Amino acid sequence: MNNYLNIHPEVAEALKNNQPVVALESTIISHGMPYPQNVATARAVENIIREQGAIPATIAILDGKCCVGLNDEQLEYLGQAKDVWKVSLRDMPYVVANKIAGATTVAATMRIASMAGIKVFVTGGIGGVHRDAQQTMDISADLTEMSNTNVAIVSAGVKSILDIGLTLEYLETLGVPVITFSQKEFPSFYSRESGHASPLSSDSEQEIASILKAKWDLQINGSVLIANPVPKEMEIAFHEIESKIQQALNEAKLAGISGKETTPFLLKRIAEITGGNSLATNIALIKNNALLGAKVAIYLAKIS
Ligand code: PSU
Ligand code: MN
Repeated sequence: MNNYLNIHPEVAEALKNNQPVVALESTIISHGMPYPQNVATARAVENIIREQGAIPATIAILDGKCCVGLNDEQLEYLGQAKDVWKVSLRDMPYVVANKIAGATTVAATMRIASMAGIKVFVTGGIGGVHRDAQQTMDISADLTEMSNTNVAIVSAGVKSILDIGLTLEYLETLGVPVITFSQKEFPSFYSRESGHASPLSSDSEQEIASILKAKWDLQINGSVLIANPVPKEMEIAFHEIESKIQQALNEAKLAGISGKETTPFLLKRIAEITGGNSLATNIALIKNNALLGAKVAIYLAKIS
């Protein structure tokens, strides 16, 4: 495995000394946001994690290696290049063997973070059960990966491009605890509301860290989803974004979009339809997640 893993020296040193490290994904950079906001956000998020006293490790596949911790030049490349693959779990062997540049999804990022020994991972939104999954069977590999791999995820909940209720059901089936930070309702990325109660909630980063430790000490493998509502002043009302999501979903259907193209298509169209409004919200919530993730990672390192 070491042949395929390239851990940045700073990250390796932190892991060796049991210091808190926070993993970050790269699909969000290459396929989730436009340039140059994507690169600026990636850097800002890394800085927030550092300010809290943890070490950031952005993950991607470059030159046949699973890279854990990227330099400035690599971040810039992932933000600008047009030929970067969106790499989920099934794509990893092909992309590694052929030395293709790959931006990792939640599933692939978790797996690589786990190989490196990182326990906490911050993103914007995870993939899940799509709205018409009864017909398409489109269920993100993010979910199945969450049942296997011992890396906790901080996200702003689940976007309503997905069926939020079915996604929560599926996480229950897979034995993944879902904890919403500071409120009882599960959030839906742009909005603090979703219409779904969160299975668990907590006001304390310390308590969340202790739940992670208990889960893995009990040898219950898999992730914990920590849902962090977008800051109030930056949220887009649930009913307001819903009509726009519906429009994007209709367009995807008409254009015959399917498989791995679905999520990037929807994200891009929603950003266009909302005229950049959603991008500002997206950036704010990721920063907010980085803050929470760093705090959880710091407590977890203390008790581990
Ligand atoms: N949902 C978002 N933003 C994202 C993604 C999902 O709100 O950037 C990205 C993540 O990288 C996630 C991936 O892992 O899309 C899921 O893709 P799919 O649905 O094809 O599994
Ligand atoms: Mn899919």
